[in-house]
Amino acid sequence: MFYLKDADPELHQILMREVGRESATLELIASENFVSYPVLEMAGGVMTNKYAEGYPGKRYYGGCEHVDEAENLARDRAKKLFNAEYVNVQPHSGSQANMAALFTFIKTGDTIMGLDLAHGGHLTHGSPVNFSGKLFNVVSYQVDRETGRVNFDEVRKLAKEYKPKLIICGGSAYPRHIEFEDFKAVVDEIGAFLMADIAHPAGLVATGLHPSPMPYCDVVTTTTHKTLRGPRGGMIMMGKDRENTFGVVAPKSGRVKNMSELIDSMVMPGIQGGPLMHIIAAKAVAFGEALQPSFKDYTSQIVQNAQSLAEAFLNKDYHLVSGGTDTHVILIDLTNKEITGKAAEKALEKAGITVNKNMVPFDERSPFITSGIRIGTPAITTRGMKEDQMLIICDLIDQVISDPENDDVISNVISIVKELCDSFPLYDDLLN
Ligand code: DSN
Repeated sequence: MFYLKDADPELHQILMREVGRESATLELIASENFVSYPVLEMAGGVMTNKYAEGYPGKRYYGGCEHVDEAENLARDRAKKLFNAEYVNVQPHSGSQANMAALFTFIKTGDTIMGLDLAHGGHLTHGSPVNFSGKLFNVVSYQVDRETGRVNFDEVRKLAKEYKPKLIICGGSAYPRHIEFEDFKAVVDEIGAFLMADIAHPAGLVATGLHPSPMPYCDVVTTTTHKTLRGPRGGMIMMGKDRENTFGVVAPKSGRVKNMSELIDSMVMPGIQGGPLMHIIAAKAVAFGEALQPSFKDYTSQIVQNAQSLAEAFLNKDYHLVSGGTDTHVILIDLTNKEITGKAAEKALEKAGITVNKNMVPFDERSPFITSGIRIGTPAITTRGMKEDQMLIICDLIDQVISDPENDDVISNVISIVKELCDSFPLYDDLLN
C-alpha cells in the first residue's frame, strides 16, 4: 500500500506543516475547531469513493448499503441532538444549506431580511456580493449602536414596511444568544417564514447552553465544524415537518408533499449532486461524540473560557461589542487602540496567535481593513485550556496589540505561545 509520504513527499510535507501549524499556534478563529481522531479517520476513509446520489433507500447507484447505514445514523443522531423531526445531512457547506433552505421557502425576487454582514451577519444572509443578495430583494437589519444587540424596534419597523417573505436570524459574529422568540413574534405579525442559521452556536444549542430555535423557526441551518466539532459541512433541520404551503404535490399520487420532501429535493437534485459520504459518515461520528455527557462539559468550558477572556479584555480597557459574550465569540472593537483589525491580525499571526480581522457595527473602515478582531474559544478549549490560560492569552494579545512593531515583544509572545501549546498538545500522534 502506498502512503502519501512515499507517493507524494511534496504534499506530505505540506500536510505535516499544517499539522505543525495547528499544533504549535493558538487558534482563536471563532469558526474553527479541531476534530477528534475518529472523525478524522472517517473523513479520510474509503467512503470518499462512493457515489450515492439520492437518499438512504432511494439512491440512483448500487452498492449503497453501507453509506445508507452511515447517513441514517447521522440523521438519527442529529435529530436526537437538536430535538428535530427532520434533518438533511447532505449540504456540503453552510452556504449550500442556506441556499437550499432559501430556495425551498421563497422564490428569487422575493424580499428577505437578514442581519447586516458588518453587524455580525453572514454573506448568505443577503450580502450584495453573494447569491442571496443577487437573487433576492434584501433588507438588512442592524444591531443597536449602544447595546450591540439586534434592535427589535428596527426589525419590526422594517418588517412591517417591506413585508419580507422570510427573515433570517443568526450570524457569524454575534456574541449574544440569538433571540429566536423575539424574531418569531415579528414574523407572526407579518406572516413571514423564520429561518435560523445556528452555524456558530450549534454545539451550544445541542447541549442546551444556547436556546433552541426548533420551537420558533420554520427551518434551521447549521455547519457541523464550528462549536459542534465535526467535519467541515452543512445541515438543514426542522423542529417539526409539515405539509408544504405552496401546493406542491407528488407527481403520481397527487399527495401534498411535506416541507421535508421539498428541502430534500432542493438539496439534491436542486443544488448538489453526489453527497460527500465520507463527510456524512464523519458527521455521524461527531454527532455520536456530541451526544456524550462529556460534550456538554466541553461546551460549558467553551462559554466559561469566552466569558473569562471577555472579562480580562474589559479589565484592560478593550471595547467589546455588546459588552461581553453569551457564547464562544468575542468581538473586539479596536477603535480606542490605534490599530486596525488588519494590522492586529497580522501582528498576532506573527506571534503565533490566529484571529481574524472583523468589521464591527457602524465600522468606518472597509472589510479589508476593519476596526475589529473576532476571537473564539472552541479550538483552544478542545486542547484542554481553561480560565487560567485565558488570562495569559488575553495578556499576550494585549502585549502584541499595544506594541505591534516591537520584535522583542513578538519573540517573547512566541515563546509563551510555544509553552502553552506544548502543555496542551494537539495531534501528537500525527506529528510523531
Ligand atoms: N466563514 C465563517 C466564519 O468564519 O464565521 C462563516 O461562514
